[in-house]
Amino acid sequence: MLKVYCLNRNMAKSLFRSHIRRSITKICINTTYYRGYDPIADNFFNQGTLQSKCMVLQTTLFAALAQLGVLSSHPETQSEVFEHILDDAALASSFYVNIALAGFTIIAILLLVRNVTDPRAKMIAFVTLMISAVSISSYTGLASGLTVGFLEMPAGHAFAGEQVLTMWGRYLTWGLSTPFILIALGLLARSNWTKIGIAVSMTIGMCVTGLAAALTTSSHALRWFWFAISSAFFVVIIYIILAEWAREAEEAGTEDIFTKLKILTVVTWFGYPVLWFAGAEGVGLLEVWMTSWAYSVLDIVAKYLVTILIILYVAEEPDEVCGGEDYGRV
Ligand code: RET
Repeated sequence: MLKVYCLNRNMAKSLFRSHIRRSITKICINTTYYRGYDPIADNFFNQGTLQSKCMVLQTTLFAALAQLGVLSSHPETQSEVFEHILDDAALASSFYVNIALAGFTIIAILLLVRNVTDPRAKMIAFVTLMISAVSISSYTGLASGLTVGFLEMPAGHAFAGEQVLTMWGRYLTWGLSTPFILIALGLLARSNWTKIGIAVSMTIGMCVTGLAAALTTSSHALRWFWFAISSAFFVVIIYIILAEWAREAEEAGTEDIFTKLKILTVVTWFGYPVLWFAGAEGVGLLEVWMTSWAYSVLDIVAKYLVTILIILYVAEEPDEVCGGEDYGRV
């Protein structure tokens, strides 16, 4: 219920104004006071009429504020979302930790591969560097409120009718980071560009439809339909890694490193749809900050740990990954 405190004219006016300015959801009229002030009608009313006046005033205020679009209890503008994130230390830290780790990973890559001369080894190193470069951009978008928003969940959802903080930027930027992870894995397995291209297309499909699932507010069923499409793309990726590339890596002699990367990748990648399912986007078992931290931890393994393992292997320039000095020339 909307309550309105009107102790005197100035207080009522300033409450009314601050409500508009800061989107406070409750203004209270304290019924123990003898006189009340109606900021809309701009007049006073006495105790006798207070009760009924309150009802009228509440309804009028509600309608007026709703019309002005200030009755929302959730941050709306980008700066409000930014402040909301800053105020939530658990959520904000899940972003900042990743920005820092991505930065360290880039520095580590540059240091470890500074003496590498083989063009194919250099290419793999560059591809892994892009994973962290995308990650810094992705988390900066989230931390700044640019790629985060509040969405009203449809009927049937655990938070139906509520405004839920959606970190849609994650799904968007996964569409840019996962291709680099897959290119690096495909190159390590010495796969061909057709299969690498298929894997990249599948992951873009998976992330874009995952984004659609998170952004759909018209129908609960449609959210899960998008989830199912995204999962279908995911199955193809898992097949390519576990069946195609695992075999090719064995033929190429890179099975030792590939097996480690394969396990880390497959296990962590399965965590993402599980989190989507359990988090606020799905059945709502986890709070937003928990989901965000869990995604961030998965990212740490799926991106930075995988990158460091790849780089430590590639920096030695083993024959298995090298292409010779003419590699890439037509
Ligand atoms: C979604 C929801 C819809 C169903 C599936 C998903 C899978 C996401 C995956 C994400 C991997 C992200 C990585 C990011 C690194 O930067 C979109 C959560 C299957 C597997 C590794």
